Amino acid sequence: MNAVMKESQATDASQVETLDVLVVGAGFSGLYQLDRLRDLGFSVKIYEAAPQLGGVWYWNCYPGARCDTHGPMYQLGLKGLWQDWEFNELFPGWDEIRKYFEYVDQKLDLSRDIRYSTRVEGAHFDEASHRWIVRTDTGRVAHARHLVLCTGIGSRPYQPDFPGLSDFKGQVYHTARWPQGGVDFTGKRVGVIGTGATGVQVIQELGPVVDHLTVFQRTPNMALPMRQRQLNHEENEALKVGLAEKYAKRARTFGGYEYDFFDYAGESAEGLSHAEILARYEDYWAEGGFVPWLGNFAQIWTDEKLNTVAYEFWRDKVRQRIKDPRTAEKLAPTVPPHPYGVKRLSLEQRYYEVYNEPNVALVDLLETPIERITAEGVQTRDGAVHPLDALILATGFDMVTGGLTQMEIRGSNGHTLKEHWQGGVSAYLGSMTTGFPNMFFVYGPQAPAGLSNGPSSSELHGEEIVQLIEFLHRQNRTRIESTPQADQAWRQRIDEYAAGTLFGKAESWYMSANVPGKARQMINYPRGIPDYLQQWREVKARGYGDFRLA
Ligand code: N01
Repeated sequence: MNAVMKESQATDASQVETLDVLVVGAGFSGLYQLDRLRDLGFSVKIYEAAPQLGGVWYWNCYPGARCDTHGPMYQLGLKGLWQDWEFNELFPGWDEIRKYFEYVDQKLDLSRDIRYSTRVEGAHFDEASHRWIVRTDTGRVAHARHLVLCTGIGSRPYQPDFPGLSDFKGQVYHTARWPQGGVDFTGKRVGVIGTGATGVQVIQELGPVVDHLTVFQRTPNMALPMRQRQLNHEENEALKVGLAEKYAKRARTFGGYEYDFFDYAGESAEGLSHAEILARYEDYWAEGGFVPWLGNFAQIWTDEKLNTVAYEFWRDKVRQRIKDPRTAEKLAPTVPPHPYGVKRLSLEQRYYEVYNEPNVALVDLLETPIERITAEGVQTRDGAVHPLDALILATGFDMVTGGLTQMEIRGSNGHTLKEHWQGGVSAYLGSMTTGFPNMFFVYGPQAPAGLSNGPSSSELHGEEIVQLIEFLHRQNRTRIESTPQADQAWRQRIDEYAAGTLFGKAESWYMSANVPGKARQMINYPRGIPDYLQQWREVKARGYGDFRLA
């Protein structure tokens, strides 16, 4: 810590700024914090590593990258911004979402308080002043009363340690660090490792473009039909009817969407016959998007029998679209590889048809795992070398915590956040952790984050942080901290709930199981946004007394 102190003291004074709040990250969450806190009169800045707005949408500009939420609901509800904005597609792509961010910037005049191309490298808490001293890769330093971390859930790419990767003669790309100018794969032999939400999008986009595509699949994705469509002005206007109410409804639905689990409306699958359940599934399927998942029965997360019904419905729908029975068995196996919906589903437009094309091959890594990467391509355990000109790693992220722990943030006891969470995360209300006073997470660990619509959580969770900072200011409090008891109780609440579900039966990032060495635990708040906001209401009613205030 002393070294850090010296480093910050040695910095050129013109590079130091004193702030009420420093926000890290200029995605949905960061922008909401900036706008709200600035309106309340706080001095606020955002430090953003990218040269532009957009957070995850800046880095993830791989072919086919698009959001899995209807455009009208994939916006901030703030200040009626949605009234003057139109997307050209129901599920907008990364380039349109970037334009949306530019629009928000222009409307709210945000960029004047954002330091772009400024990566936060570390921070430490100064007990004398009750401030965070934050250092960056540009030499700029902030002394901030509050540090609000809006680094998103997918900001640190995860690249498995494939032996021989550096021997490969072709190009290697990670989807989350895609070249901004794009890549031309015409006439190339391309390999994609990973079939998560990202892999599915890349694969369906590149299949028709490349000379040959080899997909390396470990776990099949239970992808759902996106039901994408183009939107003209009239359709955009029609989608705006009732949108204000839908924004209000986000606080009352599990995932912050305009729809909810069927049984959250007081109904249950129990009174329905098998045929009635299937009829309902046909409706969900026709609607597409995440409706067959987060509009399903919540019971599918706890009731294995009902879950199997949902899986078999999905499997049978998908298999009709795949010509080769062997490939069909790999993409949609007879026996579920894990329960339906407890690992992130993807939305697809033509994913399964891609495998009917003669230039696309599927390699089942469960049958024959990757042995090593050679100069020519990917060698699997059966001895085969799959020749490639380019290799795309769609292997995901050190989800939720990676963006936080990659910064050297030292708390009041001198430990880094990474050390603090070595044995697993505990973060009270998904917002604070003991030993790190005046530091908040938005849309981060143990909050609804990954089980919710991003913009909804950014606002609803973000608003709780805004109100808390405002409260501290009004009360003249300069220090707030979570307690070990509150952190542990929050973790226990999540662990116990998750233990009663089927989430533990899948190796997924929801359970922090996608990165070797990470402590296995449910990393999102799995009880939905209304329950989450209720916890905040109760804490507020106690005058935020669960926190240690000074
Ligand atoms: O990452 P993932 P992602 N050898 O971790 C495979 C959000 N998102 O970037 O499943 C071989 O889900 C791994 O296999 P397995 C969304 O929240 C949103 O796709 O572990 N394969 C898996 O197939 C999403 O959930 C959007 O067996 C290996 C893949 O790589 C989250 O980001 C779009 C491997 C990783 O899948 C992450 O999605 C995209 C290895 N050693 C992403 N290691 C939209 O809104 C990993 N894999 C549209």
